[in-house]
Amino acid sequence: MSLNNYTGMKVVIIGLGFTGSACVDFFLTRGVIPRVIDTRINPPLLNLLPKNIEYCLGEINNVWLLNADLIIISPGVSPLKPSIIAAERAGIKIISDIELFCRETHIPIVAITGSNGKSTVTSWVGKIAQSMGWIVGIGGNIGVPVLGLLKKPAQLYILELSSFQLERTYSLQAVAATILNVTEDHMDRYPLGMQQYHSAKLRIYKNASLCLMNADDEKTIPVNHSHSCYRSFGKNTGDYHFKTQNNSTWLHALGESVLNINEMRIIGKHNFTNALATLALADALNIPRNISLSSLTSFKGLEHRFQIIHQKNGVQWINDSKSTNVGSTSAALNSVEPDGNLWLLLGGDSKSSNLKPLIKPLQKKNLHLYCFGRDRAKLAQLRPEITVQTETMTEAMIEIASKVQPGDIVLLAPACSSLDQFTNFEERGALFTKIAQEVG
Ligand code: UMA
Ligand code: ADP
Repeated sequence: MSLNNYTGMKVVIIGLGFTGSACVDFFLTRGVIPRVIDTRINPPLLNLLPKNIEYCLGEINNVWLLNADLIIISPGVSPLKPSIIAAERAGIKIISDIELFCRETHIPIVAITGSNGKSTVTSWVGKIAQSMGWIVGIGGNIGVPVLGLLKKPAQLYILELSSFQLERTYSLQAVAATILNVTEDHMDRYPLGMQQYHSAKLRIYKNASLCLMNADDEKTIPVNHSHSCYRSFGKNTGDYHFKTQNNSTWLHALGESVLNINEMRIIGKHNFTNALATLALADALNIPRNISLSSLTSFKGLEHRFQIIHQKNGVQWINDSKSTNVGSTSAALNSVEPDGNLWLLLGGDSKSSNLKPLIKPLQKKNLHLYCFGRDRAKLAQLRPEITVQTETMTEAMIEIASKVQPGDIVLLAPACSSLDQFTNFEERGALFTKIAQEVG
């Protein structure tokens, strides 16, 4: 049942990707026929658009915007376009699909953001909640538009939210909200830099019943909000942290050592930190520990996120194609200690990021760097003396395959978006896997 009445409103949806398409569907089921704008000439979901919907492609129709009562903006569209600013100045409400969703539901929401680890933690908490037998709607930036979740019954929503989605969300009242970490990303969308990106992330805590922050990252601390409950996770401090006991590392939760990390199937140091956050969120939902710990142990992680996809002749090939920023590539480098050489593939679109924070992690011994794609020259400057530049990832891999020795690791952790040469990070990771299996 809709809690809001949009009848008679002139609604304009900007963007005809997954979000825009789900918004069209949402309004049609509520008897409102929206108009759609996409700056692309041929947006991907155009063929799914019902015939009675008016659309404008290739440019923003200013007249439509200025005549609208409500504008829904897709996350991939910058609200800083002059025509969108003009509409806002004219007093027209501009909101996200997440805002529409929050207005429609009273079902508890767990909200997860951060520069890295969102999808992993969202899925992990989802698995734990499902193992309680609950009907759980998992969506958001993870690839499932939230409005589609309203069509199915749910007892709990677990939402991965990007900074773009949070920018235009006002009614979120999460039962638990977390910012996992904040490192530089999406600077091509934030002309005012980190502070603007950081502010968008902080919006997740507004009206949350419990705020979960990262004790090692001050940018995850809530500001200017009063909350009933705070919890934190961190390497050595926080309500959830690591503790060394009998020569092994344990997850230590609220004063108790609960799980030896050697019992977990996931790999990568950053994923043990994700486990702390996941457990904290499961605790916030009052899920019994034995249920949470069982899922913490069995979860193997998500595809394209720091996964060993091929091992032959003593050489490991690791696909971390989802590593699209400086923070995730640093985390990957922090988690590999080869006996022999490390062959690192960096490349793609760096999204105007400052890459300098990578210089230190790139000082590893026995490192060979291969840079490909649009920003290869910029990436190569990080350590020019050990870098080979190639046009494509494939060329780099073929050359690396001819040089590897037992004990070596080949790591794709590109620090860049894939969109200059691939449809998405999945396509890049799938190609890496295929070639590794062919030439490795
Ligand atoms: N675009 C235009 N003109 C338009 C509309 C879109 O050029 O008028 C471009 C955008 O710049 C972008 C692409 O089209 O490059 C897709 O944009 P979109 O807003 O239509 O995207 P959707 O298909 O609706 O997918 C979005 C999220 N995409 C983005 O935020 C760019 C998806 O996250 C999300 O899964 C989906 O909604 C459902 O909620 C993807 C993503 O890359 C995985 N997110 C970024 C990230 O994780 O780094 C934030
Ligand atoms: P997101 O949804 O935020 O992009 P993912 O779980 O998909 O997060 O992981 C994206 C990238 O970040 C992968 O390369 C993954 O290995 C890395 N990563 C995951 N968790 C963390 C973390 N806590 N800190 C740094 N990097 C991480």
